Amino acid sequence: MRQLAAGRHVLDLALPRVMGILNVTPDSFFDGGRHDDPDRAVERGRMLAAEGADIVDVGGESTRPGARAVDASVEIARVVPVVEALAAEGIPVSVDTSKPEVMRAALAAGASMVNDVRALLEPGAMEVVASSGAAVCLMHMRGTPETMQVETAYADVVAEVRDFLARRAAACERAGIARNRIVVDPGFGFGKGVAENLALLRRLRDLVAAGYPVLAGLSRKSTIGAITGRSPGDRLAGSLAAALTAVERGAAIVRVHDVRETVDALRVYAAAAAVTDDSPGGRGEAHNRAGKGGTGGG
Ligand code: PT1
Repeated sequence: MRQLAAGRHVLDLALPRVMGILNVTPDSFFDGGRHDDPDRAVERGRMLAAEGADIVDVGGESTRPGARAVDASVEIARVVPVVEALAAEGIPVSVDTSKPEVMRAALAAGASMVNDVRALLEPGAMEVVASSGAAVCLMHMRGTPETMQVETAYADVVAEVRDFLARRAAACERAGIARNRIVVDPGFGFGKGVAENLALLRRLRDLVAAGYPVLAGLSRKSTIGAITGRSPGDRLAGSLAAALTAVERGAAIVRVHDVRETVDALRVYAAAAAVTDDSPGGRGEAHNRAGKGGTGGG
């Protein structure tokens, strides 16, 4: 049975898992500014967990196209109190950062996973993760958030992303990060246009075939907007379709804003598949363990 070792937590990947997005920034593209007060952010994180998020992804720096970088001290001040409070309640927490100082502070505060859009390429980042027991999500990005959408042509985007992720995963294993701690992510929207994002989604199986669990983050992104003609606040239905498509093509984890709706969609999808909510490790069991929710109306 496939499992992800993430600090003191183990994520069973027999069923697709949901990562809930918690932005603690004044400028994120969808919910920016709504949770930049630590108490409200913690409240929102609790809500995501209660709705069925298997892990809550706390980010203190926006990486959407055009976003500007912030100092490590600012990022630490934003994320650490939130990570600390949620982790203390037993909620699995990941920290969305590329900075080793922020990783170190968040791991000390109880984070179980590092979600890095730069795939541990910043000097020192690999060592920080290696010396912890945390899981890591290695994401593909071309360029930096400020400039990545200027030029989005590739000879073969799927091959380039697959080869990059394989190289980074191998580097992690050489550095002492066990295979069962590694997740890979094609980085939808990071230096890719609509055609490239769709090629990656269509051929997600090619990435899954490398053997690492794949995380897919399409929630409310501009590609959904390009297809549906809708603004970020109106992209829920499109995002659910994208999440289900990713899972159907083998994604192990989906990173979403709308946890409750995504969990429902995955329940309906799973009900028709071999593994159900009430199977060992099923979503109903996870809810019971957390003492929240129920087994639902299965
Ligand atoms: C992601 C991701 C992330 N996305 C992981 N971490 C964001 N592992 C932040 C748009 O086109 O997919 N995987 N952390 C948010 N980034 C974007 C990118 C937001 C593009 C919006 C767009 O609208």
